Amino acid sequence: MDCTNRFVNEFVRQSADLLHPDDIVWIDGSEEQIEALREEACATGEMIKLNQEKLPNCYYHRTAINDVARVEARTFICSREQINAGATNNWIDPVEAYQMTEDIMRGKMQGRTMYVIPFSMGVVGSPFSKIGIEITDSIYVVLNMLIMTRVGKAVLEALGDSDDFVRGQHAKCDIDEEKRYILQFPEDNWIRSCNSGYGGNVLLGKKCFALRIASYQGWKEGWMAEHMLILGIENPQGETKYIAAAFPSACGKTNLAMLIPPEGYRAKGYKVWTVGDDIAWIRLGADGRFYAQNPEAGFFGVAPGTNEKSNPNALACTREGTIFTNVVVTKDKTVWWEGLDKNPPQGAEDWTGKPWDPASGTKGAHPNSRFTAPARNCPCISPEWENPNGVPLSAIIFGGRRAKTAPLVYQSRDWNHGVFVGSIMASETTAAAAGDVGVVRRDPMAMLPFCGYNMGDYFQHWLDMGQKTSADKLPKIFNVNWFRLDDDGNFIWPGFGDNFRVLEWILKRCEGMVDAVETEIGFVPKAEDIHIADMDYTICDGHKFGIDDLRGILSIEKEYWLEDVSSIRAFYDKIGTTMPKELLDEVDAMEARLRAE
Ligand code: GTP
Ligand code: SPV
Ligand code: MN
Repeated sequence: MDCTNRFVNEFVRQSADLLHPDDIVWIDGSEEQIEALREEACATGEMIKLNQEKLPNCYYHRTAINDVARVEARTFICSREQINAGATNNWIDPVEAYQMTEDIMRGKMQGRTMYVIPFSMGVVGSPFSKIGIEITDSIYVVLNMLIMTRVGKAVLEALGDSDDFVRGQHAKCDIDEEKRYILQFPEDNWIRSCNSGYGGNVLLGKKCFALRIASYQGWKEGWMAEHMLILGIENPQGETKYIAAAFPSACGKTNLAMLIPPEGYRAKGYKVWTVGDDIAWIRLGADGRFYAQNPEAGFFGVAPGTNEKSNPNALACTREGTIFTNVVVTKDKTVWWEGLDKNPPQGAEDWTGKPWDPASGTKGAHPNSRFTAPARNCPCISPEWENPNGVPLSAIIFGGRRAKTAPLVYQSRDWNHGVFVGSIMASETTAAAAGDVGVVRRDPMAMLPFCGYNMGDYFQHWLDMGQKTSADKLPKIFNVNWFRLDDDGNFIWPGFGDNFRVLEWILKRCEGMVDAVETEIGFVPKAEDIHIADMDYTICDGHKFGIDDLRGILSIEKEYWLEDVSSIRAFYDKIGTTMPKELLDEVDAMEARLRAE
């Protein structure tokens, strides 16, 4: 493939000078090249070809055992001044960071091929899209990027002779945890990743670019890059309203994005359309509304728990042209994971490649095992998902995994209070990142691991965005929690498709069609206004979900919230001098409301 862009050519030459590959291959996006790469990866054992009758064009990959999730402790924002990375990000001085990783990466592609991937985040050629060039020595990365982004010749054509692209360098090196670094240089549009071969660490278009670098670009250019799904809800009259929702990793974005409404709603003609499942780029439109665009072209979804009942649409996405990572491989080369069905396969191999006995009590699939599936496979993909202008947002939802404290749903009082609600998000940690699971931590806007600049400046940017248009055009801001537990650890709310009942209330609020109860923390539904009459959910033996359970998960427990106030203050203190006064005032106001009789 011919490239005439001298900046790209210079970047490729620089990369080769550092990495010393035997060979350089440009990824053009053609079917022939993809097929050749698959064959090569299968020949070397990097990938396994799955049963082509049952899973056409599907492949399997195992990562190293020490390399199964994003590594937040080894992820750095290398801004020139430490204050610009802020207290919530790891920081290394960029000069030092470049030097250190050059020493680690030098010569590491000797005897290997260096692939050059020109990719576009967003529809190729749209004024709202952004281009990147990823260098990698992993065919697995190339094949994933081909699904997750738009890759090839057309991207270089769209770039023309411009220097405006993100430079990403990835080398597997020795998959040495001690030398693993995921570095973002926001001021240079540069990413460097070494010693990993896993997902968010190495598919540089995703978290590194479309969130960390793009959030910084959005701050400078007046738009927002957010860890959000985007969905459309079509009502029986055929009108579609759009919602974006930010939940932390492994807290339900893919599931909500592909939700199937309960039977009663479907019969009336309601339908949910998926625009995106992980990342939203949000801009102010000419009409003064906020428009959201999905910069990705595929889904890198959590496999465990995905089944015919919880998320049939996600399952359908994975039946063709999909790459599976770290799931169970069966004797006849199909795939399995915990929560797929109740029939774990005999004679299969687990995610580590060892023979696996389901009776052994060990898990066959890694809890963060994933599928990489093309968005076009999705039965409910929105007709608007490639609209270069994005879709207009009626509501923004924040949410986390909270066993207690956060109610099923509440609405913020106004935009600034909504920014406050997003900034105090907290959630129990999951397997999507290395480290302890189930620990509550503050994860503002689900962006704690993904914000490419100072968190206080990020909050200020949210407040400023709210000033760009009139209040009636701004999306309304809500918070949800699908994960309230009873004393025995059962989920009180059924979740999944039944979450539609909450979305219905949210849209009604946006249209001013339903009242709410004003509480210390915001507006909470009257229990009668969440439609549960046709719901059939058993929380535990013989206990069917009813209106009292709903009242329970809608109630505000002041003592928990007062505890939260002190933890919010501690978090804001940690962020330090960049904390906007508006948000400090919001904590004071909430505390005053909670302490009032
Ligand atoms: P990332 O891809 O890591 O950003 O994750 P995500 O936010 O897309 O999460 P995903 O939809 O893949 O869900 C993660 C886990 O949460 C899965 O095990 C789901 O089964 C579970 N889950 C999703 N929605 C619900 C829900 O409404 N209720 C309950 N109880 N569990 C849910
Ligand atoms: C997440 O962890 O939020 C993911 C998976 O979406 S990864 O791409 O590995 O970051
Ligand atoms: Mn994610």
